[in-house]
Amino acid sequence: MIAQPLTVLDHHYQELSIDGKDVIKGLTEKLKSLPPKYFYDDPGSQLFEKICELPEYYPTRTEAWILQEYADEIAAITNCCELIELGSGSSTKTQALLTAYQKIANSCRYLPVDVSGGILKTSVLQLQEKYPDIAIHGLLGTYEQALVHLESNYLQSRMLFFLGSSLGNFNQEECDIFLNQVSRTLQPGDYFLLGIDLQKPQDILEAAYNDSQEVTAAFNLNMLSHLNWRFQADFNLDLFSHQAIYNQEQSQIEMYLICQKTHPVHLKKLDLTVNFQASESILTEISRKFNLETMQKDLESKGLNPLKVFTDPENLFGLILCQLSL
Ligand code: AVJ
Repeated sequence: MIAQPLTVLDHHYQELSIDGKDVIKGLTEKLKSLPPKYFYDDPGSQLFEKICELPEYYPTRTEAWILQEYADEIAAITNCCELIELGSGSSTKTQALLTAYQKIANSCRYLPVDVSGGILKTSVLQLQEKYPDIAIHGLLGTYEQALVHLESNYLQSRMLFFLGSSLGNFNQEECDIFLNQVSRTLQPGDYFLLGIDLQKPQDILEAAYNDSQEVTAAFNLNMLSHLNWRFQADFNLDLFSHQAIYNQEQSQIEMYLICQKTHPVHLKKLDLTVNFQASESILTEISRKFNLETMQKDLESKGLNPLKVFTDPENLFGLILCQLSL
């Protein structure tokens, strides 16, 4: 996909855009799937914020704890640099890092990247007020678009960070492509901070994706309303239901929307009609659960050398700070 020309919306905010080729591809395959980035329209990002506060959903609060605990140490290792966050959302957890960098430097930049314009704009405005010494510029777009854009706009040494185990949405092949792209966006000596959810018993994992308040179900179904407005589609949300299961062999949560009744769906803007069978499923997300040692080897093979690993006392979640080979 070719990145569209950038539109500067205002001083803090640049827009990159989305097309629907990936939707056509996913819905015309034998086993239907949709890319997880379509979870995050504005209502979807609000639902995700609610997920992050659920008692069953341990990743966010655990990672926030690790960041809080080690932000000063991370800032001391990397020193002042341009901070780029892929999939920043509300940037809530990031504030631990921003606070640490504001203490050590006076000319930092923070570039949050997200596909959800509403949440990005709100958080950029709030953060700019809270961190007057850090120049904040939001980039609205996908990871790929942002990385391509950033490759050609190199200003100063960087730390790119990818938190919340968003990497878990990629299968191994996509993961390799992504990490190679990350390496290309960095210069030797630059840093990469990766947050990953770790392997653990099935009951804990399944509870985290089947919460009792059914926020995750609403989040999953919201993808269809997103497609309805973005591509003038006519998905009926009452005809689909949420399912999340842990696939032990693949060490991944798989989230599906299960169709309840045979019917066609039209996506007008994509000039596409899709037939759904009763009990047919759409895979909307994989969320891989990682092993810290394996991940460190993977990163190292991409020239991203692990410097330090941070975890919580229960080993639920891990952060790996890497440096691109000199
Ligand atoms: C943002 C991809 C890390 O996989 O846990 C949360 C998304 N999906 N509940 C995850 C999600 C359902 C989340 N990531």
